[in-house]
Amino acid sequence: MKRKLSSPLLFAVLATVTLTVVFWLGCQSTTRDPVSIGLSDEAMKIAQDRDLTPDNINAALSTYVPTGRHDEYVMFASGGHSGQVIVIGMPSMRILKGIAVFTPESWQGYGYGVQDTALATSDAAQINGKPITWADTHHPALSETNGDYDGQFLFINDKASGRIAVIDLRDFETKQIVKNPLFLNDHGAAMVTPNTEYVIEGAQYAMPLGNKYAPLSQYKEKYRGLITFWKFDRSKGRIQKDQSFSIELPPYWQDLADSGKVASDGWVFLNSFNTEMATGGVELGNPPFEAGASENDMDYLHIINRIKAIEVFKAGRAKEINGFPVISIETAVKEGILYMTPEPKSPHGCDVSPSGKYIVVSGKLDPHVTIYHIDKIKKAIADQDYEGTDEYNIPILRFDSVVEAQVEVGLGPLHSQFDNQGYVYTSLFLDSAIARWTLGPEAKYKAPEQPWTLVQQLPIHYNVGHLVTAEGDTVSPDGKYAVSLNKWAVDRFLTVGPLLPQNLQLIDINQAGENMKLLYDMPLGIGEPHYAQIIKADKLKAWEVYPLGWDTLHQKKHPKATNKGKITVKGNTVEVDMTAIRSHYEPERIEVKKGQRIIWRINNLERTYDATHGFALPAYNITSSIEPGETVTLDFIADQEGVFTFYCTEFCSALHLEMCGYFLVKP
Ligand code: CUK
Ligand code: CUA
Repeated sequence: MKRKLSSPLLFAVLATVTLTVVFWLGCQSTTRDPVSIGLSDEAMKIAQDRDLTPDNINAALSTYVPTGRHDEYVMFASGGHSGQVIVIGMPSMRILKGIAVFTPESWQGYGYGVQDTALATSDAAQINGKPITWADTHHPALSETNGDYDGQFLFINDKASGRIAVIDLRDFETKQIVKNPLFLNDHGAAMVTPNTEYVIEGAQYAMPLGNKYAPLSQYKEKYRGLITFWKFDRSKGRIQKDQSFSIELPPYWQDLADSGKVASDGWVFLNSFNTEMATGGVELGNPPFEAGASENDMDYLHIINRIKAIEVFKAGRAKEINGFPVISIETAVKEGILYMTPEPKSPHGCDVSPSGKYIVVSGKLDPHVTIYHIDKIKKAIADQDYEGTDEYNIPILRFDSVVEAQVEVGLGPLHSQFDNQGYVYTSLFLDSAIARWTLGPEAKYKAPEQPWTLVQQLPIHYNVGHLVTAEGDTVSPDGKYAVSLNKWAVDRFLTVGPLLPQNLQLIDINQAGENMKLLYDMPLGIGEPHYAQIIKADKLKAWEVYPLGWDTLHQKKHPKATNKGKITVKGNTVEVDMTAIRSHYEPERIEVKKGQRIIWRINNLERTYDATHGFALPAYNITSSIEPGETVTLDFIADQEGVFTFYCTEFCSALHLEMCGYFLVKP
């Protein structure tokens, strides 16, 4: 509800605000004359004209970033079925970039003829020989060193096709896409181990391993779940497929995963739903999946000993499916790699606390979050404190032995995040709220008799999926901000047709107690973010320009880079070495014969920050972005005769329109 301001109240607010701003500006600079800021009268009029409440004004001042100043945090949000990553500055909530990952993107020249891209070079851009030009990105994961974001790499999964991408944060470009050889979807991914030795990918909908066929009547025997450990080589900036492996899991639908850290380092937690092993068929009179997969009061949290799994893999004790090593359920049980424990009910989020001691699980159909303690898990394993085994002989740790606490937080809890005050934040899909509660003995503010307590429910708009806090997945979260990634926007923005944007709401979580505050609504109409991660901006050390003659895919000097334009004909191949510098290409005339192969390299010789050139070749469906220092390669057959004009697509100078040339293809 908006309160209209009475004039004295407005004056008081603005006076406070003015004094604060004047004081702050005074601290920043001695050259600014506070009187010349002229905030009071004018600002008061703006506030009145725009019908702003004191809370509105505070929120505006908390998020406004003046021109030329930079944001304090950077959020990497998955782009959902846009298949991309969206980079957002915080607290301004300004979009800084979309990173092309799985989907072609013309501005970045990604997927339109340039050879030096992950999309063009990866066999994972095809499935069964068919090009796949989209994805469903869910969970971005920043690389970590000792459990803290290090700002070097970003990983993200494709839920639709079971793929993982590697993005280098020196240039915010995708460098590698790998495809899971055993599975055609995933979900609990991408999650990294505390030193990014492995990128973890958990499965989602069970299927026969290796993309084989089996009827649903053989679900229990032939269908399986999976977890894959992709080995990451930081020095190469690549996943090493030949050092990666999977563990076969039961055909429960594995969901969110999280890597243990500090106290739980070496362990991986992965929850699941559909332990009922429902196979659907509403059209045959069976319960639909939504009912069949929700019958049990408890599903299973998978507890995986990563260290033992690596030992078994390295000892060559994994079998091969599709040429990829898989530790069988049987081996995993025998070697003490795989355990389970019950978790209520239809779990979704699975989040390890900064100390690594607590594993927080939310059941979509249970108003509580359930908190497990790693020491209790370890003890139950050591004591073989099992309540039995599941159908696949996997030991089930007794629920009461491993649970530390349950907190009633509200309806439809999904995901949890952490801050620096020992609060936990859980998204409530059904209540459309963010719950703030205390993390037992790690909470700074708590009633001693109630270490696990709900503190506040902040309404959001509407139906939050994930939420994210600043550095919230690390061993040392920053607190300060949370973002509620809401699935529904409904009436929050102007209606733009029936397909509405998502609503990302920035929340101030700096103050203790019942003091979370909504600061800003950001409509995002270019894909549906599921998860996001927020890093302190000063940890990112992105390049301003590339070293001259740079192969950006391999991050090294391009062997054919040149600063001299020339055309070389070798048999039926024409090699064009072109330079681009304000405001011309050299050469400007390229004459070839129809049917010739054209290998066309463009070298951007600029050393100036932001001096990007483009290259468009219509009718050949080619477009490229050539950033300062970059050398790109096009490789195509001149299969259309005629006169084609190529031109620069970035407005790079006053004579940008003259940056063009003729590509003449003789019959
Ligand atoms: S999931 Cu979408 S709201 Cu893929 Cu992490 Cu929970
Ligand atoms: Cu180069 Cu426009």
